[in-house]
Amino acid sequence: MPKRNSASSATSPRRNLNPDEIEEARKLFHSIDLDSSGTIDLRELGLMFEKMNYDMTETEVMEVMTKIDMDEDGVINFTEFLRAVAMRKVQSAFDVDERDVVSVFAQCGGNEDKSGNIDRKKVEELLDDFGVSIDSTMYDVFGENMDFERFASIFNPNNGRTASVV
Ligand SMILES: [Ca+2]
Repeated sequence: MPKRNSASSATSPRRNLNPDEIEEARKLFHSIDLDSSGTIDLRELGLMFEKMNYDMTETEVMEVMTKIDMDEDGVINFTEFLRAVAMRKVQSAFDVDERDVVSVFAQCGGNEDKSGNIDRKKVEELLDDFGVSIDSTMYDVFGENMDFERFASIFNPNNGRTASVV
């Protein structure tokens, strides 16, 4: 995907956030973007974790980067950042405990034995119940056919520290 096009999808994640949340995200983004380049690079992301006293290895920071960096240009732009913030909102709506992940996975169309994939339609219904509106951009994050491993990684408390920051 060409880098320039990433800005055109900027409206999508915004729909999931109210103006206050977007403003808050913007401030946070600028505080992480130390050189005011408009993007967050790996170094800035690492410094952010350092500042928040998270003991992250370089590999872990890189994993976070990979998760948020949807267009794979190696940096986090504001659209990607907003998407991550919107994602966190969905996570907190679920308020998922690690042992609940399997049951949520099953509710989303997977199987209790962790086989199968989540069903986009079921996720949509479930989120509706929670009063969370989610647009097609969010499904890019969820993935059309997400298996348990990927699904759990979103809700895994070990990755939760990522979510609690962005
Ligand atoms: Ca990027």
